Amino acid sequence: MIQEINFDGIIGPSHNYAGLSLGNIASSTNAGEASYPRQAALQGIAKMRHNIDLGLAQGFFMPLDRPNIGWLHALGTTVEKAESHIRAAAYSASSMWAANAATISPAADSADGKCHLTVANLQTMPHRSHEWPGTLAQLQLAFADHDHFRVHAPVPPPFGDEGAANHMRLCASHGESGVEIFVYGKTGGPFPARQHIESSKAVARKHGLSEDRVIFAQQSEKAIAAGAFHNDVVAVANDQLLFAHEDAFEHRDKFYAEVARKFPAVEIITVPAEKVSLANAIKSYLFNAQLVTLPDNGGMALILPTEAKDNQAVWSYLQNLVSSNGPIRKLCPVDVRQSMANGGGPACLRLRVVADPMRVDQRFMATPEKLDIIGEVVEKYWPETLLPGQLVDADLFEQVQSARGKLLQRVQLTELDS
Ligand code: SUG
Repeated sequence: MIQEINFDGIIGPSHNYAGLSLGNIASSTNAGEASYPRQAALQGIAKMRHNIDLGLAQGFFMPLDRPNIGWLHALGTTVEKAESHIRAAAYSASSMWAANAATISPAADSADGKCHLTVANLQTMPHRSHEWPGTLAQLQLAFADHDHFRVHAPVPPPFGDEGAANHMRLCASHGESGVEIFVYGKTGGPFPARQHIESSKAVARKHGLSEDRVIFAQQSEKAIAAGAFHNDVVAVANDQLLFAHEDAFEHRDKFYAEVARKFPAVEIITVPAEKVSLANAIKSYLFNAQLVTLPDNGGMALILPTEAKDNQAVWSYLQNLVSSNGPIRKLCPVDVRQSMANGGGPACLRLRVVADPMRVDQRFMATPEKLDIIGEVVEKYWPETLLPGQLVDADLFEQVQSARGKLLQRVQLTELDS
């Protein structure tokens, strides 16, 4: 059965706060703080368990091999000798944010009737630019059924591509053909615009999408300058619904008109700045929710970070929203604070793939029992706490490498060991 499967990135043992992402306010604010990799990974697992309990299909991706020694060698250095920002980039557990792993076009949208996946090059941020080979290896394994999936190499530089975080899809239901919205940014503001329009166009072409079912929308410069380094910090879509902040898009009216023309059944909920300021939206990550369709006509739910509940303006807006008889009927706050402190909310942690779960390599599909096993490995081997200054320690190197190795063994994915 074709459905939406959320693949979460398991939070790796080197999760730390190194302040590597200019334009990501949480990352800059928490630079140098102690992180809690074990707790972080357990929070991620609890979120997956929560979503399985809601009746949603759930998968996962393994953490990548960190520190990335091959990348350091290519830069002519080693873990011991590298400057601290380069060492931190090599150690980053950033692949946890699976929304940046790839852009997905379901089979119903593509010319050849296959589900297309293009791994994101993530080339704007050094610590993320070396993720894609490890991610590609996983996508090729998870989606190896070539009758149903087509996995593409990344868009070549210099065009930045940050994957599904800048991509939304409107459809009558997940398995039906939809309209895909690619959101790009323009450089020139105080912070980098990470998604280049040429990447978005390249992905749409490679996925065989028809022009009348594709929209390219510009992210507002104001939003990027306020800290919305990806569109999924200010907008989210599911089925026929687009849920966005008033300041999410440049030329909003023109964009909304194109959406209505290409997908007349669209329902748009625009959150006004006077109710929720852009600053509050970004601080609370209200839009970085997983907007999901519940089974059995349960309507839609927002799987939100607890930070959204803690923010009075945001929570009172949301409570009004769910009592208004609209499509969103349920609010589910989840604690992903460790990821949030690096700018990654519930939606960042997952990659949506619309497909038949039976066509996916079952080793990547989650069940409560498998999450128990992953949780056991995390409890036993993930460091409890980590300061960026410790990244130079040889003991940490051993621990991080062996922790991932144990996990790969337990879920039978040792092919991913490099
Ligand atoms: O790319 N943070 C990530 C957060 C990604 C969130 N993803 C989505 N919005 N979909 C980023 O900025 C911080 C790493 C550090 O500073 O140690 C970081 O990479």
